[in-house]
Amino acid sequence: MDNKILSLLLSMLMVSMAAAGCLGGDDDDTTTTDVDGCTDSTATNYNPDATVDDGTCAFPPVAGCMDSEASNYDAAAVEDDGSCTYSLTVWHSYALDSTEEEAFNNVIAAFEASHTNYDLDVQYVPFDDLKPQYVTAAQAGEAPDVFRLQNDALGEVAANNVGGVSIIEDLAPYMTPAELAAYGTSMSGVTVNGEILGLPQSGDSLALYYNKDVLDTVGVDYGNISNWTFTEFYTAAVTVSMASENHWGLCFPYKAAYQFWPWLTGYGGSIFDDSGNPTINSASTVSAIQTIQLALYGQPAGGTGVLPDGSSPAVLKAGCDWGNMEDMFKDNEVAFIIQGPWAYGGIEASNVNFGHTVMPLSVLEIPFSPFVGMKGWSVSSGSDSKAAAVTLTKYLSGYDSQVEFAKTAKLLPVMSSVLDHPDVASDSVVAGFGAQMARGFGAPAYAAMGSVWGPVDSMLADVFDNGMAPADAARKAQAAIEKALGIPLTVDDDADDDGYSIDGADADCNDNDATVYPGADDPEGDGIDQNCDGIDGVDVSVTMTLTVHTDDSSVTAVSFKGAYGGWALESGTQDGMMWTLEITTNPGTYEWGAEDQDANWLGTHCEDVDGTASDDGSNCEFTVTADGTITGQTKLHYMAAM
Ligand SMILES: [Ca+2]
Ligand SMILES: [Ca+2]
Ligand SMILES: [Ca+2]
Ligand SMILES: [Ca+2]
Repeated sequence: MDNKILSLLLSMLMVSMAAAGCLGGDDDDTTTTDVDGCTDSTATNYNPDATVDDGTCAFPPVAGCMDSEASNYDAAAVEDDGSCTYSLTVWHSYALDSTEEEAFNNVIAAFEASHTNYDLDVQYVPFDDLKPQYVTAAQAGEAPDVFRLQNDALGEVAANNVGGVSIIEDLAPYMTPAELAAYGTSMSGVTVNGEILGLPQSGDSLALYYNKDVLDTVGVDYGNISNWTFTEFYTAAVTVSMASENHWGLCFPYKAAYQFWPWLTGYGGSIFDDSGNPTINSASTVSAIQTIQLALYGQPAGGTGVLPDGSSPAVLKAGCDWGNMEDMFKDNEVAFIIQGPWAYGGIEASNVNFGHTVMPLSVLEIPFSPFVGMKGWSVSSGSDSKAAAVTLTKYLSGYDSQVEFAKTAKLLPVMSSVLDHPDVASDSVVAGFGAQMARGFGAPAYAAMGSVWGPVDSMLADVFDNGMAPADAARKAQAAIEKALGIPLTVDDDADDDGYSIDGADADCNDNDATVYPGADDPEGDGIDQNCDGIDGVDVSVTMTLTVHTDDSSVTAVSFKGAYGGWALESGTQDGMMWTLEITTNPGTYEWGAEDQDANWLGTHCEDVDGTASDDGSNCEFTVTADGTITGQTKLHYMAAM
């Protein structure tokens, strides 16, 4: 019989005996004393004689996972039994079916084999999407534990915070001196204000890929290509372009800031000084942009002109971008492309006969210095399992991983010890990109880097597509970067004092002419776009929204019609009792109204954009002025009959 039940029966017996005594009328010797103690028979100090539990029960140690960061954490456990498991979400950005993804899968498999208590949820996010998606996810509390990021984005991303805490975990407290030493100087590229925002896993820079079959066909000798001057390079490219109308010497995304970087340095310009201050507006950089404009575009007239609209043979294929240059190279249509090591695997798989080397010296006989970026792994400060996430991060950016990525995907290691690994040291591809990287500009991690690419892209479009003078385009980019960084302006962003800045929304399209600014009078036919809408004269189309609000639930559909559209009926979009219609119209004054599903006119109770209501018995009416300003009645309120 269970001790507990036995004890209970005994207690009842004693009580009944005492009761029997009472019946006997003898009140003096029948007092029963409660016994305090532990009454739980599963406790180690169970007292079978106890009648009242005094809360002293003690139990044998409970074995389980005692790490509160583990996915199977047992709050009751007092003895860790080594059963802790960790569930981590990982975001990578290696292109699907690439050699990079193959190397990554190998590294993940090796980690899982040696860390069987980790459960990894590995997700692919396209490279361009990862940064914004991470920021959004982190602010929503849905960030992955571990994610891959380029080092020049670290400062910018880490500047975001949740509740005052940066969304990237500082790894400094987790690193031993020996671990830091293994990364050498590459750590400076991931360290911002003393915080280690990621561990670098690979470095990369642009290099020159050359198509041997294309060059052989036209008889160009490329034996000494790694020592070519710009003239030798240019001559080879011209030879290819001249030989066939379907072949071009060169294809690369010449209007992308990242691609423009080495050209700028090759012609004496810079985007930053050594302290990280933007230098786009410097005289040397403006001069470099002008020289490149001549060299690439042949504009203004008289330049070398490697683009089709230049005055010389078109050796640079127009319209080259990140997407099409590799295809043209693989199809033997172009002799040279400028691309990073990440593309190597895909090009090699195409069986094109190619080599790769450093870019030639510039016409100034100085090396093109490409932007050297690093990519690596970071930990979310919102991770529930930070220690485990750090363990994974150290593995993904560690020695074995760097060896695997160098061998399989030709990604350049950042640990010098990896370069000494026999399989890596003997790899001509890694060595070739390493030579170009050695000429490169090491990407700093400061927040400024994230503010550079957009304004420099815009600067290239302004110069190459919009006809803006390089000096103005550079001043505009400098102002945009300084504003993004929140540092004092070193340039006058409103040189003509017309009240409109050369950069930003509502920008002045000519900051050297005070009669030109957004909203200025723009007489048509003078060849000048005074109001900055892109055409001489006024671009008259204005897009706006009309609204009908009804109190009458019997209205199930609303259609709009008005003078803006020749009184043609158009269905509104419903949101509860609100219907809206987006219209595009020209400047002018227009009557309008709306009707319900039965073609009943919904009345004359109109409301101005500023909220003023009127019901004067006429249709609603609004006015659009030439500068796009909308005044008057854009809302109609239909009230049910009382
Ligand atoms: Ca201005
Ligand atoms: Ca102006
Ligand atoms: Ca005009
Ligand atoms: Ca205009």
